[in-house]
Amino acid sequence: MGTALVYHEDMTATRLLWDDPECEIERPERLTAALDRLRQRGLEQRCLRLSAREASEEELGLVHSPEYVSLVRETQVLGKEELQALSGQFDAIYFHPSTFHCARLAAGAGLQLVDAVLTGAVQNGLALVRPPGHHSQRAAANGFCVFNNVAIAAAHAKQKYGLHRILVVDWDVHHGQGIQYLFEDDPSVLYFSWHRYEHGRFWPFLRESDADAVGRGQGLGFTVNLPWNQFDPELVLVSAGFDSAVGDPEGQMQATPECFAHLTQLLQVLAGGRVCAVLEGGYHLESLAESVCMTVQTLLGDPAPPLSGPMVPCQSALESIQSARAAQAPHWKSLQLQDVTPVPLSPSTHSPEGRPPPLLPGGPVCKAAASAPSSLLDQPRLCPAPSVRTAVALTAPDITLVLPPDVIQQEGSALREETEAWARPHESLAREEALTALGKLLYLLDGMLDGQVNSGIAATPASAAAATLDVAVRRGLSHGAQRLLCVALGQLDRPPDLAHDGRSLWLNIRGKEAAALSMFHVSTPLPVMTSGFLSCILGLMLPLAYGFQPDLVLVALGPGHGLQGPQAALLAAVLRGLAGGRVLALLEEDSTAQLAGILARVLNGEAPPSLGPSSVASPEDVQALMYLRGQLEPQWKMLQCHPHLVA
Ligand code: Q9C
Ligand code: ZN
Repeated sequence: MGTALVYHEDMTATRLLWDDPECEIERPERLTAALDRLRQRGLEQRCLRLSAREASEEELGLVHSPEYVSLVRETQVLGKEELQALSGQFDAIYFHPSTFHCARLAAGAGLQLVDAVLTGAVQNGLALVRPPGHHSQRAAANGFCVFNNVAIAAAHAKQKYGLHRILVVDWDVHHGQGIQYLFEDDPSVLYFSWHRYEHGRFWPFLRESDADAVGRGQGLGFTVNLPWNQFDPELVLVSAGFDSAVGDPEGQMQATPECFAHLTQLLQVLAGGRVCAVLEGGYHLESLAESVCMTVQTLLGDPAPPLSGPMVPCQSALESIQSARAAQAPHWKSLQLQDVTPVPLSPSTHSPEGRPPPLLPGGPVCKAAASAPSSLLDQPRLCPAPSVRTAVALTAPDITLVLPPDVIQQEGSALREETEAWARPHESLAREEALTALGKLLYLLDGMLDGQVNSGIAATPASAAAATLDVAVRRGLSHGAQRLLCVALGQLDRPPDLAHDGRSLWLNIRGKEAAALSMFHVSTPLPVMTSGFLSCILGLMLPLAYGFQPDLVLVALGPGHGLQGPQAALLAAVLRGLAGGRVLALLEEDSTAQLAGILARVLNGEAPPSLGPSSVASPEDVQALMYLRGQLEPQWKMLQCHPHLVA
């Protein structure tokens, strides 16, 4: 359905006219660097280009006071000295004679993006804008932000389209206190921000940026942090700041460009894929350009490049997550059921006398960040894209699939002798239909292992499902996969003689009991309800899978898998985040054409349909999940959500 890119060259006009080391990083080249790189990569050309329009004063009035809008309007005719004097009345702000025009274009770009997505003209998009917006408040400019672009977009989506549930995800390194203030008593806008905080020592130095800010009044529980399985948004707005990216002078954090591909991809499973990203911060031009490319590439449906790194959450991250979960638990049933030890939020994390001293430059955090950027940014990240993104190798010729034109229906098959050799140990593969299906699967798998095909779907007769999967696992491991993740749904047993050598991770979501037979062989009951399924996928499968870092994923829907189309689609959509999207799905031949079609489209980059609002997981589901997480946590660090208590 397409990705919009909203931009206007005029937004490069505003710039700092005097000396101010704090503000000089917010400069016009931020936009041109990002746009040039999108062009170079051929990504801009794949988007629907929209020329930004100015927001009207009425639209600005959705979140700003008329007096404040007038104040900004009047800066157009001020001289340099007057501009500088006025700027000094706000924290980290500069005005320029073009500020009013640029800031109206920035807000207008967000509105256009929301209109394009909500009218169905496109699936998603990015607005490349200056000045940024998320620090701006009802009657105040702040932190380079003049009008609150994302807040105006959210208010507009409510007003014009009658939306009731809008999720705003703010991945800028700074807390978007402006958005928090504007919606803190509004339960229809859920504001989720992660940001550098340093116990209050990081700009904007606010007590209310901490995890225990949870909203107020009707909006209790709709500020800050939550798991994304209950709110079921109709639209996702992203305050897309890239100042948490590696190399950024403001954030001094370490997020690689690939991180933004994964964040984007995770958000795309919400709201039927309606994701509107609006640029906020990001001041290292190289890092910004790469991160913007990763975001747009992912919005366009390309699979996310694999993440690298140790995949061990650090203690301070766990502490923050724990605090946020504890603070949110009273407001979210899905958090209460899980075994979160409520830790009182101790005031000791804040210094008692108001604003704590700023971090010393060159402290441990800064040193780590300063040494890494070049190496993390210089990694080659242009692996050749497979010529085919998704191939479908089905056996039943009579089923008609509705597929996008770029999904290939595979005709080829592996050589007969070779297929027979692989089939020989398995009685269930002796039948002609099973052999035919196996030949097609092997051909598809080889295409994936050779790098010609990225993802695929193959079918097998139900009676041969387990044997076919067994062959696929062995073939994958012997023909180039270093680490293979196999997610088997329904009655499919792990091949008994498969080595426990860390090269394969077997996760069986089926009907029996919860058991971790080894760190690489995990079995869990088929969750009773959709919410249990979500918890299982997000709370168990995904942490194991990200920790394992496979280079090939097999997902098999075997006998009795019981998945509905939307559940299967969600499974495929999140698994696509692994192994650079190298995912092979194995279906039973008599699966519906609808299931095959939906899986093919999701593997090809389409957003999965929304699962709809889900209730709380059943006690049995929660118990099975908690048991397994407890068993596996010592080996799989990505499962941790509590910091370790130091004795
Ligand atoms: N040296 C945005 O990223 N400067 N605004 C902090 C610490 C202000 C950031 C000073 C940073 C404003 C949109
Ligand atoms: Zn920022």
